[in-house]
Amino acid sequence: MSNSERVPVELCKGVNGLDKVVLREVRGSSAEVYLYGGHVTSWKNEHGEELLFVSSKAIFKPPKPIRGGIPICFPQFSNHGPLEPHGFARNRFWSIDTDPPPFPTTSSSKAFVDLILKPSEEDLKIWPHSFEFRLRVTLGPGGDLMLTSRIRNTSTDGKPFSFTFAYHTYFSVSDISEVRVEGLETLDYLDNLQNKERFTEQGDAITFESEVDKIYLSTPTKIAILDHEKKRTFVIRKDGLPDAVVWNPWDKKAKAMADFGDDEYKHMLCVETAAVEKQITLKPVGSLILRGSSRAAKNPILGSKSCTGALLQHVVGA
Ligand code: TA6
Repeated sequence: MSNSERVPVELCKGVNGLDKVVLREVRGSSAEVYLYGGHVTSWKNEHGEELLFVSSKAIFKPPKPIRGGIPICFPQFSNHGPLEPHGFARNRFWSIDTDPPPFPTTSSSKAFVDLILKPSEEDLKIWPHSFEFRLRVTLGPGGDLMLTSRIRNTSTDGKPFSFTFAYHTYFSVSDISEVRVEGLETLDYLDNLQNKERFTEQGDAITFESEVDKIYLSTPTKIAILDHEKKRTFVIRKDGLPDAVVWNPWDKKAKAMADFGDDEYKHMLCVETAAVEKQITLKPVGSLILRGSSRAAKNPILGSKSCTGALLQHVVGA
């Protein structure tokens, strides 16, 4: 496809006729975002190589969340609360935000889309809080993928609300047993396989030889996934998201998931930028900007003091 044909943003139909937005960057990288779930399902580098994992058995049909890509976990991470696992944002229809408030950072990229989610009457029955969740997905000039969330508490009852959150990213890897994760060494984590008991990680980079489901607490803002076989390193930068979750279901859990292939655990790894240990609290009229790669992080926080400095950002380069 020639550069002239590479329209930066295209709304089109995806699996099962679901609306999706295709983002294309001049040098060849691309990304796809479904309005169903505000869900990134593809991120390709300038060689057209897919960098995210989506299961061959993924179900693109409500109310089932799409298995793979980047599900948005909001307003609850996993079973850390009374709602359905990982909250409801990932199985709701988002809209294109035609009139987003000015974006706090400037990016030269034209390949971005703004989505918005507001609660339905049904949602207010299960989570009685009015909010506006704006998500901007940007494909940067170098092919970096940036997810920026801006959440406003629009309640008129003066009540704050609290939530937990994750960008539940499924990375595509060549062979899980050959992958290392750097940046989480010596940190404390909650082990989801041992009743969320708290442990301290050993000193070396993390490698994989069995099921892993750990919530690392107060991690550095930069984490790397090294895929030796593909000579590829994913660099994840985050701001305002203190925690990071590492998950691989391995063989048994893989077999137990209907929308996941039995052997697919060998080719995926979830490294999720998250706020789990401490809930984020937003007061009404306050808004939280969840964005900002390191350069953007210098921008002032608009919003309530209870979220001081909380830029929830997810930038990945490969
Ligand atoms: O983020 C890790 C985790 O919470 C695991 O415990 C596992 O359940 C995974 O998410 C997938 O959750 P899902 O609800 O998408 O099946």
